[in-house]
Amino acid sequence: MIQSPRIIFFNPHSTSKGKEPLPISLLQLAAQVPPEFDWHLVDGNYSDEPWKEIEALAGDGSDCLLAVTVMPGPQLAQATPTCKILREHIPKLHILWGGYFPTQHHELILNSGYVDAVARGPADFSFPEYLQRWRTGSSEPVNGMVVGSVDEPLTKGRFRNPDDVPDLPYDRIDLSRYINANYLGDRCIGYHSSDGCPFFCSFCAVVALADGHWKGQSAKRIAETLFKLQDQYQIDSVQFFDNNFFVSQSRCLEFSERLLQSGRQITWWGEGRIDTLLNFKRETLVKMQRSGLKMVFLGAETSNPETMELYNKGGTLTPDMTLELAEVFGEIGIVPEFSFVLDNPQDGPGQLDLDFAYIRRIKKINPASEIILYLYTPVVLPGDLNASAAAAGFAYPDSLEGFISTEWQLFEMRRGERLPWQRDAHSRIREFETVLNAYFPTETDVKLRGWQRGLLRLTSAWRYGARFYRSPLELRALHRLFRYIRPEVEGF
Ligand code: B12
Ligand code: SF4
Repeated sequence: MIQSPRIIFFNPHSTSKGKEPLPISLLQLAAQVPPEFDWHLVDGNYSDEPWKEIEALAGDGSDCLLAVTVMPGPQLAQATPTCKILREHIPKLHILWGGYFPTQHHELILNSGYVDAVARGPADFSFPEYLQRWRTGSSEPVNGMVVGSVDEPLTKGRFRNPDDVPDLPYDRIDLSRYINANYLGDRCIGYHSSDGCPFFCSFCAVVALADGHWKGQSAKRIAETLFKLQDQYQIDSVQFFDNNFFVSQSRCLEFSERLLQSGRQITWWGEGRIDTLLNFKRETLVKMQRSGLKMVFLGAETSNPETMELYNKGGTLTPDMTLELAEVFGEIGIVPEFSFVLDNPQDGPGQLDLDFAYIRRIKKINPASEIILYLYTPVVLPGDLNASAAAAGFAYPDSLEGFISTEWQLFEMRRGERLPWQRDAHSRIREFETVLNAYFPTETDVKLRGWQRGLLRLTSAWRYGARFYRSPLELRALHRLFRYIRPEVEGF
């Protein structure tokens, strides 16, 4: 039995300076830690060598558990060597991983030899239970945890009703680090108001974690928490990091009405679905806009109705709806941020040209639309799409070291080249994106000055007009010179 157990929460590096988001995954767990456990947060976004900070806190490690959240990509790239060094230096430190990457790849994590246990799926119940197991030295299985050996029965954790989860422990951390100036406001904070997503899209990692579950905090709770954050920390804007904020129209309407009635200024952003928002009453959309909704991230995915079916968007989304929503949002004054999943293994050879032409149509209907281009990259899910990726020769690396190679990090950020079915898609997409981003520089880059935008537009006009995207070296040079941000990788 450990008398004074301690937890070190570790959020590996995830983004660039000035954009550090509140590490909500860990803070939600910290909010549910039993009172007898002490805890600290180490944020890799603020530390080049986080292992040193962890080592200083951990002592000989015998009463200490390191809880690491891991997304694929650069976050994994810091989590892996950090835990490896810590295992060598402090063998008694108990190391636990959770989040999206471990949910999909628990086996190779445990095989690495420097992670003791993996949380699969939501951990609101399993984490506190596991803490007690570790503290008491018991070997009782915990639902949603895989410990030591992958031979244990494979289970997944459950979500807790978000209204039963206590408020995040804002006052236990230096919150000023996580209030950033960006496109939404001068003092923007991240917030997570609902768990999961009710859909099963075939390219999306959320499915592996949520299994079709969605449950949201009440509009009252969200509004009241934000008002408190405004009174205490002067926030003026919020980024809802929910996978699907807009599932419930009544919740959105009530939240907007509460904001409007309060007379407060809080600008907001969220992620949603095109079909869902087209089904909202006009009155709801208008109220959301008036209450401060500035931009919505939306999965447009493709211009091809057959690909849409392959992506299993629930049978309720068509490419025509994207065009319709671009128009509706243009009229109401909400910016749509349309994300695409391009070049899957079943795409025909002319598909990219059709996608580019379709994106140009969106821009014609609503030039304020933001466009985010991702390459299809398999996630661990059964189905046709993964089967064709495997048939084309796709396989995951079999070790953590393989996953953190530069090539794999790019795949995981959905920007990799040389996926087995790729012909020249990667370079063509990057070229098109460069011209598009020069002719329509993203509004989310607040550092970009008016004259820089003007110069980008002027220089790219002939290419965009002539549909000539090949080798836009001059535009790449300007983007580099102006340090143009990439919202599709780092957020904004
Ligand atoms: C905020 C965010 C970011 C931030 C960084 C956040 C940070 N920690 O610093 C930014 C914007 C920088 C970012 C970047 C990227 N992200 Co991101 N991100 C998110 C987002 C929107 C919210 C995360 C969050 O706070 N969730 C709220 C918490 C409460 O939920 P949770 O994370 O699921 O946590 C629960 C469980 O997973 C578990 N858990 C989580 N961590 C741990 C740790 C332990 C020890 C335990 C026991 C349990 C546990 O318990 C929690 C409570 O139940 C998620 C989507 C989402 N809504 O979750 C995507 C998401 C995780 N990101 C994703 C991706 C792909 C990326 C990028 C690669 C970008 C890209 N090109 O797409 C980059 C690269 C990240 C990197 N540098 O490594 C994907 C992961 C997909 C996958 N294949 O697994 C997601 C799911 C988005 C998506 N729909 O595709 N991201
Ligand atoms: S609707 Fe969005 S979050 Fe939900 S499964 Fe589909 S792509 Fe993922």
